[in-house]
Amino acid sequence: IWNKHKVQKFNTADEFQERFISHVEWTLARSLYNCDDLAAYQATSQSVRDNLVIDWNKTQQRQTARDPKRVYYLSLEFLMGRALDNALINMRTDTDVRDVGDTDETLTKGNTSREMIKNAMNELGFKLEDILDEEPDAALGNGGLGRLAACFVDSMATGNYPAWGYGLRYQYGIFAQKIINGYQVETPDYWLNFTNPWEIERAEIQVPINFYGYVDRGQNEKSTLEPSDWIGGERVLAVPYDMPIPGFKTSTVNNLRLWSAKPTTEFDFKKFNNGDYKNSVEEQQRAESITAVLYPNDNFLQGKELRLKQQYFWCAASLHDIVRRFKKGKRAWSEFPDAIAIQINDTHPTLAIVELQRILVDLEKLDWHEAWKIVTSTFAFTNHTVMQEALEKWPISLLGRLLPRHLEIIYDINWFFLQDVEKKFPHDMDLLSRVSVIEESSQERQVRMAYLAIIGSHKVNGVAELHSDLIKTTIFKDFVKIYGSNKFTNVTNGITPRRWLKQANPKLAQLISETINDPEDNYLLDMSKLTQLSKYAEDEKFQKKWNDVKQFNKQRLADLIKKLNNGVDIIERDHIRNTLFDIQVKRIHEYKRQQMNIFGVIHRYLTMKELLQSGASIEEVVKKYPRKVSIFGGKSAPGYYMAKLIIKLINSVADVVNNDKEIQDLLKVYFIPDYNVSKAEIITPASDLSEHISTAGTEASGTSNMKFVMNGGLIIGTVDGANVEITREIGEDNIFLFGNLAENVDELRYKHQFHNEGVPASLAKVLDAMQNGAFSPQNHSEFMPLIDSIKSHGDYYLVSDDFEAYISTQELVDQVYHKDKKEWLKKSILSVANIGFFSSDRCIEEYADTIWNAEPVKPE
Ligand code: 26M
Repeated sequence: IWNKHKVQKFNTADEFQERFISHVEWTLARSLYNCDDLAAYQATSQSVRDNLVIDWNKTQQRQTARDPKRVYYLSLEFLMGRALDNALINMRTDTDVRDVGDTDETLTKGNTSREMIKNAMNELGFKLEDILDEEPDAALGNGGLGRLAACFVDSMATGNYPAWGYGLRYQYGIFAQKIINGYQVETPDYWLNFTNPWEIERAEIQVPINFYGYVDRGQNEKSTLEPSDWIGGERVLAVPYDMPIPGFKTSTVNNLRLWSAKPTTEFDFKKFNNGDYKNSVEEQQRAESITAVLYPNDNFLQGKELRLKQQYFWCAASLHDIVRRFKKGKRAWSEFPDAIAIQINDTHPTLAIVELQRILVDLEKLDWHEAWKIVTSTFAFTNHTVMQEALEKWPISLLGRLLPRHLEIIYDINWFFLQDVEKKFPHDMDLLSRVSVIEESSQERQVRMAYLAIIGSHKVNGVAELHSDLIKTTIFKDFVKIYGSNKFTNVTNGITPRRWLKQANPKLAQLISETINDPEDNYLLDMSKLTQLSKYAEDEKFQKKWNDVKQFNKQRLADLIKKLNNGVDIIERDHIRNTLFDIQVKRIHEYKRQQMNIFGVIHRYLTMKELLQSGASIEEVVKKYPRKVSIFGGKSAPGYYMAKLIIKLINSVADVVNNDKEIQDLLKVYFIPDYNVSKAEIITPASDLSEHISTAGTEASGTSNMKFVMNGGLIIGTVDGANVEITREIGEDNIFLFGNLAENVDELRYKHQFHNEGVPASLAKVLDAMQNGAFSPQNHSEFMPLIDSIKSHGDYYLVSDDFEAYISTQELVDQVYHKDKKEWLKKSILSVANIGFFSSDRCIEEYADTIWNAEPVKPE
């Protein structure tokens, strides 16, 4: 009977329309007469989701039947952006996709379901672009780390890996940024306001999670290594919400499982004494607060109790789920690592290591050492930063109160680890205290989560070659000595070309598929096919087409900016073509050096003014400084004073420069408010030049550098993170590198600390203007902290050391762009041709081969 009534996908435009209408009428209880764009978005999403759910179910059944090694990617952040357009590109229908009016002959032209639905929507009276625009971003992440997790789940599904993501379903994602009088103002991100068609609540699954309480080992004082009872003092329930993750050109649909906290309805009276009862009731009511909000810090640790609660809540729920699934297979515990690989995205999920040890020892009664072997063979750890202020440390007092049994387990893990170290390096007390999981030196004893993560994992990886080398020689040096260097490896980051090329830049995608004669878009699965573009790099006809695509995308960005700028154009339409779009969009952080960029803009402005004042004509000025617009975007952590001041400086400079009649249209500055994934999809394809100018050694990888190059933009950058490998792939002629090397940073910082070197004249000119109130006429000292950080506080990010090289490299950029457009286009084409390495598909394959030992499960 089940088979007779089998649910079916829509396969044609006609069937889609039928499905759409039934969702409008039944799911939304509306009629076509009051179906606005929002309702149409929801009905479209519901319809597409129906198709995905069918494949989701099949994928899960297939994976259960074949019982392959499973991969779990634990990340506190998944910066997904919008789902609908991506689903339309990835979705598979059962039969060949058929456009409205398609004949059998036209079918083979490689239509995607997106084209079909676009036309079907048109017939219903809707524009697909408007419908897509109704979707709020799923902004459950801060920046690079969260977006990487989103690219990874896309690539894991595309590669048919039996892989789930585990995260938290925050009610509020990263805050929305408003710019008011030049200042960042944070407002809440109400992304779930109109219900979320992309999530499936599994209300029937409720995992109880305990906090606080005490450990009970009975009367006769057993060892902490033996099974112990943790009597939790507070209990909340974890309820999963599943998001289908469709692969591209495959019917594999994987799962992203996000946990939500809700209060328990039952109380275990025995476990509460009367005095605790009232408190615990209040705590119950606060249960939901655990998954209320994403912490908005990027590369900065804030040691808040609620953050630690989030981490444990999510680790415990995910592990419970993973272990439950494993137990269904009735295999021996020793086979756990053959069945399961768990990747932890930075140290945020490190408690999962401790929790698995607790499950095995306390609940499953395994011997400590047997358990620990299983744990360490299961986990692998990715480090994403060397920034000291981002390395997680939790006070013993907090950990011991919130998770008393886990603290005991951490002590025991550390005890055995230190014994091993002592055996290998006898009597080296310094080494022991340096590598101990417990940091004793600070006034509060702290647990060093990164060390715990290393000790509990079989592999540790960095995210770009330079970064992986750096962690081996700096922050984790002692551990290389202890474990040998094979435990430490590199997997250079990547990005998904479906979202960041096909979806963000349909015009370029089309030009590519035409040019390399790949109407089915197979190059999106095998990016080495892009090398075929090289032979057109100097072909003038092709260069023109290439340039036209860029112009189209620049116009699209100019339209967005106009909309954000109250309908006022920043750049005149006629000038877009010969204006260089120079873009830096990413989280605002001193190490990323947006301040150096805006100082460069100020320098350019002041020099242009000098030229004009000394009687130069506009034509002469243009010769040296051709038209340019400097575009910025990015959020600052709400409590990060210096980053917020940088935003204000950018906006203040924009005010002065954009309103200076003398400068005309030669230089413009614009800060795009509320930079997010869906804006990035408009911004990235529009760059002529983008900036990746972190102090060498500070940016672990960067991923927007890859996105910009994949979209035909050139980059100006320091020798940092993945810029190094991008250079290697695309060739050093095709990138504008400058600045000091990572190996010299320590020495330069030392120099600043002990000798006042002063700043180069070019920078002094900029800082003087700022100090004289050129950009803050009401308050001359407004930007003093930025000036002081360079002149008086040691210039930690080495702006003064790199500034002159930065300025002269920018001048080189201008010359190539304006004097030798053909050369520029050649560089752009060659860059795209050779960017294939940075597909996240390659990256996931490397994780699967070298860390997870996992194989794809291909449909049929
Ligand atoms: C930690 C504690 C409390 C609250 C927040 C955090 C925290 C959140 C995000 C710490 C670090 C976070 O992200 C770090 C990050 O995004 N790193 C970036 O990772 C990218 C992907 O590997 C790299 O490309 C970037 O270079 C790196 O900065």
